[in-house]
Amino acid sequence: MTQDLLNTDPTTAAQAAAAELARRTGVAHHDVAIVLGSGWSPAVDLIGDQIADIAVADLPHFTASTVLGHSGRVRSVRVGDTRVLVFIGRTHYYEGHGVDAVAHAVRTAAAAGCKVLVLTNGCGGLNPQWAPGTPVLISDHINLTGVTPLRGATFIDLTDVYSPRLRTLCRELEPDLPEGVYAQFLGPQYETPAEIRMVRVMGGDLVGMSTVLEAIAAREAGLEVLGISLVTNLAAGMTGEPLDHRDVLAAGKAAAERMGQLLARVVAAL
Ligand code: 8IG
Repeated sequence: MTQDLLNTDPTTAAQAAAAELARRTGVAHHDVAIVLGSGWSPAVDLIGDQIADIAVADLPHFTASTVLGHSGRVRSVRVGDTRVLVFIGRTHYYEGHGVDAVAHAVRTAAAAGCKVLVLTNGCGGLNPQWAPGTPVLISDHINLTGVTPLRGATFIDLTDVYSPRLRTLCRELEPDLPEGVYAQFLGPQYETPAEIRMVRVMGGDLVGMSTVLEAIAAREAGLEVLGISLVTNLAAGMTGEPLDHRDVLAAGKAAAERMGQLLARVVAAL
């Protein structure tokens, strides 16, 4: 269903999805959106009180994800007076549906009224001190995809793409939360050890296959962005062991409670 985005203005598509979301959830406007990435989905039940739970495939212009650990559902959750939209799973660029499909959830969140977006992901870590299950605040990013969700001469400032205000707020809640620069590769293959050495030279600390394109689209849409990575594995070549997606899911499951509580406290503190 996403191929139709090629012929649709992305904002119009997002408005259609937001209208259907409001109809199906019974919630006219949301305040905050959270995208749960690889390994994060078990955290969903800890974020707040569930109001509605729907399949994203029931909303206009969404594609159901084919990735294990990405359920393709969206929940409306209440945390105090704050209305939170939680996307469980995301569309990745490597799925081949194009950049607008990747950015559609973020644009839908903006059209639904959200002002703050929390992007989470599972990723590889380059810092040997970050054991699997370590959450890391994203301080900045490197776009290695060679593409952008922006069209034409849309010059979006990315000086503070990951909001300093929200990062400070997170560190007030969890003073030991480390920060790192996230590099998005195209995927779906993991990196070679040589590519990880390249990222190290470039100043990257985290490697993954998401988040960057969504963060750019979010800044275009005027959202304030917080990024939190869950390091689920050391980056390629660092342990002598091959990388396995099942380990990613296991690391997520083990860290789920801590991640869910962190997200709930962040939302409550906004
Ligand atoms: I989870 O080591 C997860 N996602 N590119 N590299 C990349 N993506 C990832 C990795 C990783 N771990």
